[in-house]
Amino acid sequence: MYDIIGDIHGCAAELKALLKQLGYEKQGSVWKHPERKALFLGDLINRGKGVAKTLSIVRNMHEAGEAEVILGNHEFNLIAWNTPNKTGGFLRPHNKHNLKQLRTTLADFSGREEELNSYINWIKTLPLYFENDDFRAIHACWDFNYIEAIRKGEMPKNLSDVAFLEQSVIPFTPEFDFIECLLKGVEYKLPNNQQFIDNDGNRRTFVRLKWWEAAHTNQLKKLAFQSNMFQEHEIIPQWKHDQIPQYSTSEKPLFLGHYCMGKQPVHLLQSNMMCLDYCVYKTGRLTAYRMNNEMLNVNRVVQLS
Ligand SMILES: [Mn+2]
Repeated sequence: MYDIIGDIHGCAAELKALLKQLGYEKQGSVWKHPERKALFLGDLINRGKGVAKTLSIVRNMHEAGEAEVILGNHEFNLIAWNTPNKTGGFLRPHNKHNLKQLRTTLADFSGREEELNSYINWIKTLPLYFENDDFRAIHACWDFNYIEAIRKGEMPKNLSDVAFLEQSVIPFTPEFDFIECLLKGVEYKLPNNQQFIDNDGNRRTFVRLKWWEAAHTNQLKKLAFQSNMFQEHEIIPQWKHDQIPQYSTSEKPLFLGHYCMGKQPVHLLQSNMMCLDYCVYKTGRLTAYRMNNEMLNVNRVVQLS
């Protein structure tokens, strides 16, 4: 059985504290549990100052067979930052905005670039999603069509292919849309060139949607994370609503990271869906779910406070 652990974002001290609380012990260089394995939901890097330590703990567990790991959007961004393009630059431009996101990761590996490259090569082998008989996990959005495309080999299962990466950074190619959906979730471009400033101080023209709510509503106030930007009469266009993936309550439980639930009480998104990202960098609330074979229950959440 798995302990599913949300976004760590370089908060290595919190990761160690959580593993201890879950009954894992460090044996040699590997954290182990006598009966359980860990599953990490991606976004291991950036924000916190303990990125190298976090990567070391997680990779050691992964290579020893004590953990599974799926990719987050921050790992995708790191790979694109590190991959040369054909015009002498990089797939993710080395501009101020992109540098700011990677700042603590690059600082932590300053003078140890070889070690960072070795982690990047490892990250490129990690899968985009996890599924077993009991549950599923993805960083931001489970889209059955895209998962089927991965299973059929029409889309890649990891980020090791350079030709795929080159396409994936070109807006609105199938490869770009695929990565956006699975690792960043569903967004909605504001009409009339409206903009807003997000929690990280970035100017945005897209709002993040609670894609799982689309089964119940087309109101932007209920769908958007930035609900205060919208009035009740404002609805999402039908063509956009039709594109939002559906995840029925009769499906296996699904775990997400990514959505930074902040100080909200621990809760389910729907009866078979839970987000395990409670913004550890800002709140200290690193979050795990101790999976068993029963219905999801918030009592099985273990959270640092
Ligand atoms: Mn994320």
